[in-house]
Amino acid sequence: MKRLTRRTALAIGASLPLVAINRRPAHAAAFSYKFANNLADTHPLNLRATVAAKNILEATGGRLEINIFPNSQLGSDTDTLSQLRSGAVELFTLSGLILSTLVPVAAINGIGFAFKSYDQVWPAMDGKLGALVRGEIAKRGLYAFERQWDNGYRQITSSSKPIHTPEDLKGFKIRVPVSPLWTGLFSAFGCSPTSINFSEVYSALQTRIVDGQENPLATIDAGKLYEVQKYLSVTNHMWDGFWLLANKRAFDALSVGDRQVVERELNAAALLERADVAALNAGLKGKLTKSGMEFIDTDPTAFRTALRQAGFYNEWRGKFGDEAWRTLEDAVGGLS
Ligand code: X2X
Repeated sequence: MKRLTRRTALAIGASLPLVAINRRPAHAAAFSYKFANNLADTHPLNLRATVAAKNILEATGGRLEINIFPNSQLGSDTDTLSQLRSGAVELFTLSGLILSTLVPVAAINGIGFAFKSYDQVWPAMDGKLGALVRGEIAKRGLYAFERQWDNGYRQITSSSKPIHTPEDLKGFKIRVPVSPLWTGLFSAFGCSPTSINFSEVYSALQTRIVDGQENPLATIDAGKLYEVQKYLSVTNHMWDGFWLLANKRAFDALSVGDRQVVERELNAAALLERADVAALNAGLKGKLTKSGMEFIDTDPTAFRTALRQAGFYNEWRGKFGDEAWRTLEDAVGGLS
């Protein structure tokens, strides 16, 4: 009976004209864009982007389909930036600090201890500082959406020893993302920083290529780094966010109306994601402690003084130039 059915099916299939089989279904989207990122699918960035993609599909009458590829599925951040520029990937969230390998001023929010709190972060990034960075991104043929997505305040984790003071960082083998500012910051603390893309961080920690890393609580949790790290020092040494970037040709290929839908939905999703991350960061201490991590409070003044004494602020003021530095100081107060 089964055999007969299969035969019958084959016979019907063989009789169908090839064009009928290959033709795109009537509902196929005119544009199908890939949205890549390095975070786990459980992170609010992916949860909110998924909802936004669904809204965009509906609001464009099915013309634009956005498929999300979390977890560096399409490649490391460094690879994906190349793919975004070539058009192989259309949308990508990337830390400004990593983007700085292409757009140097995009690293400016990563200056150690610059932002005292979120009350300084969002007015700056949604205001003049963000506009300055977006302008430079545009010069490189990429489009940066207006609203940045939150990664968060970064904290140091370690498998080998607890970090209490800046002295504990001397000679510490720490992973940093691929960015001159990150290497510079941890070199100023006297660490031996190794640049590793996030896609390789879990295994680098597991195999002890490095002893530690630094990331916001939500990213540590979503990436399950508590499985391979013991100590978590609350340093808040840097605030980090993701620019949502589009390949400019792909973005411009959409109609003006569809572009407006995309901007509206993704900028709104970014605001919701910011609130999710803030809530998570406030509540994750309990969960991470239960997962076996030991939290350590630190004195930010000691860490900041170590950076100043190493000449970190003077060096980076020179690199960013007066205009950018003044824009940062206007938002956060005097640095150095
Ligand atoms: O690579 C990291 O550590 C991460 C996930 O925080 C960034 O994207 C900068």
